[in-house]
Amino acid sequence: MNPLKHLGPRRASLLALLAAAALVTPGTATGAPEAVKASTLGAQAAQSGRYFGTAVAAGRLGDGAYTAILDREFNSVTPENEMKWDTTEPSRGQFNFGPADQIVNRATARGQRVRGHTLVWHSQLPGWVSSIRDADTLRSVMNNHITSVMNRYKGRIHSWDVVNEAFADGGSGQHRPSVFQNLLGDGFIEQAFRAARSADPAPKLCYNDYNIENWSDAKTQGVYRMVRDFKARGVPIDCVGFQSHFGTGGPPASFQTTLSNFAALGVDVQITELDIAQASPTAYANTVRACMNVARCKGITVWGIRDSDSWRSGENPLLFDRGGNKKPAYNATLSALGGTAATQKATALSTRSAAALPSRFSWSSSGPLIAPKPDATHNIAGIKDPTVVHYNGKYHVFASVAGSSGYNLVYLNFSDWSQAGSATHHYLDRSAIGAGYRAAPQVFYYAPQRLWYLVYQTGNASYSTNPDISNPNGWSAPRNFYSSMPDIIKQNLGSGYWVDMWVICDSADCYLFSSDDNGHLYRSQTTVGQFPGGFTNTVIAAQDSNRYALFEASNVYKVQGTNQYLLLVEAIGSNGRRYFRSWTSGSLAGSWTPLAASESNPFARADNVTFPSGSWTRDISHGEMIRAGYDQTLTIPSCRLQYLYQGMNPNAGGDYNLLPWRLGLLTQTTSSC
Ligand code: 9MR
Repeated sequence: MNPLKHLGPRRASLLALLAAAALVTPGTATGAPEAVKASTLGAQAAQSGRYFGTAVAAGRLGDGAYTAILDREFNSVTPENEMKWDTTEPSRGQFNFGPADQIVNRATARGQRVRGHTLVWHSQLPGWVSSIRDADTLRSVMNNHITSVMNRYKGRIHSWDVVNEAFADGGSGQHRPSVFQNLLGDGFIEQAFRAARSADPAPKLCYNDYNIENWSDAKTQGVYRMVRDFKARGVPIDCVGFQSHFGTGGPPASFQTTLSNFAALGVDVQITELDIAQASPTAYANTVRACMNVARCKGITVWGIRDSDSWRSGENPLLFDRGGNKKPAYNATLSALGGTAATQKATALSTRSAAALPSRFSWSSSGPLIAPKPDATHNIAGIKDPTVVHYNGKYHVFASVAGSSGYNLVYLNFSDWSQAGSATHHYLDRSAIGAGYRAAPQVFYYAPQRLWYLVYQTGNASYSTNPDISNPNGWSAPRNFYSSMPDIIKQNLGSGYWVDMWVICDSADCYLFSSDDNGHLYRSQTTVGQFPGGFTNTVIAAQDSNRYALFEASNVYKVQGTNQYLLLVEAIGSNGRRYFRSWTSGSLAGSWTPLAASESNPFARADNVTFPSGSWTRDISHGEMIRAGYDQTLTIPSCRLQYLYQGMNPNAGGDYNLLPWRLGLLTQTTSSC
């Protein structure tokens, strides 16, 4: 965030660095960056907005071969047994979340999404529940179980299997007997879904079952009638999980028909526990294709990683053999998703690149994707300083909006970059964040408190919190991280401004970085337990005697799968244009070693960026990386980086607050993943 906003009508000498000319009508938003074929299941599935997941067993998380595949291939996980009733509530009111926490915390920190499995099931049910003999007791026990488990994982589960396997096998098409069915009758499923919706309105609520993949089966028809009835009566159901435990032949011929018939009822469909006896590549490809051909088929989960991890390991039903090698079924699955198997050489390269970032970068840029949307009460010239997370299938973008009346914040979300230009802009001065000077936001999910944080500058370093990132009205009123500006900043600020606050945490501590437009990067520290309080020990983390070489908009990230942190700082180049320099460090409190840190070898500067048609900007200014996850660790991928930035018409000039900043997306082109 440039300090010139403080100057009001005065002209700053810095403006001389910016080419001055009349304001020019901005270009219109253009399309998304081109998709490339990915070489892992999760990355390829993500290109069509789907997830590719696996069941995970907490007991295997210490196995490095297992976690290496898990983190490379999958972007969704389902706890295989750890969220089941016998584990989570082994005796009445005594909850045990340890094993599930292990899986959920690990996945969340790595940007993997989580399916919740399962809340109400006749199996793996502790004896104290199955021996209940009284309907009222069972009803309150069931509601309490649903509410407690869902509350625990609020904000972290994309889909919950609310009820599992309630229908009988064979030709009846009716519910199976169980303590729930026997005491509460047919209505128990509806009661469970209603309790789940009131516990947490955010996750998708699924009914999950096996042997419902063949359209004409009585069991399939029974479930179909239930979903149709629920939709007709407004019972909250969002999805149906098809477990898909197949025999050697794979899915029935009607599988795609089944998926699309259910989808036509207005629910998503998901393949939730896929495994196929002997793992024929054709059978896997047919299963994946059925999902890819149905728009509402949102994702596929395989029920384990290696054959040795499977509940049916004698049938070798999975995508990786006992040694962790990819089986033919893996390649068939990846290509059915639209990806391409990496060659030996490419795999070797990408393994190398995961170890460290390259020391040279080049990028291709989109056109301007996001432009201001002024309304009757918001006269906005520029949209700037974006922060972004991908969460629950959507990009959530917060940015500064600037105009003649000063600075405030805006929020928008969209599922695909091609939709970014048409997203609704929600002005956050209408929330408790309030009107007045608020700028340069940074958003993340603080997992220890299960809360979203928006950090921004108000003169102090401020923050608001929100339990639901998608609710623009849910933000709390601003609070300050510091009682006043730390002395070391006062002493070094000179003619600069205290700007661009940035929070990042490792497993023990949180750090708050900030800039001063005067050649200093500051760092304060607190513990994960004390956050957001306790920021002290403010030090100069980096400095440059040329203030423009270490100007503002610093970003710090953890590089996924490495022990490396990446620092980006915006500089003003010798041509007066904005660009980014980069450094790395082995720890957040460590010293920073130059990576691509010069004008001739920049991290991102107009001359290492190719633009779609003509350069809509010569400035690569304040922005943020697209992260691998969304929590306080700010983890980014190690390759195929993407950076959302502010740029503007090179011919624009005049009052800094009225400059026509727009948002565009850089995609790394020299990347081997
Ligand atoms: O894979 C799970 C296995 O480790 C357990 O022993 C078993 C116990 O019932 O449950 C397995 O997972 C089941 C899933 O939760 C529901 N659908 C059928 C799965 C395979 O049995």
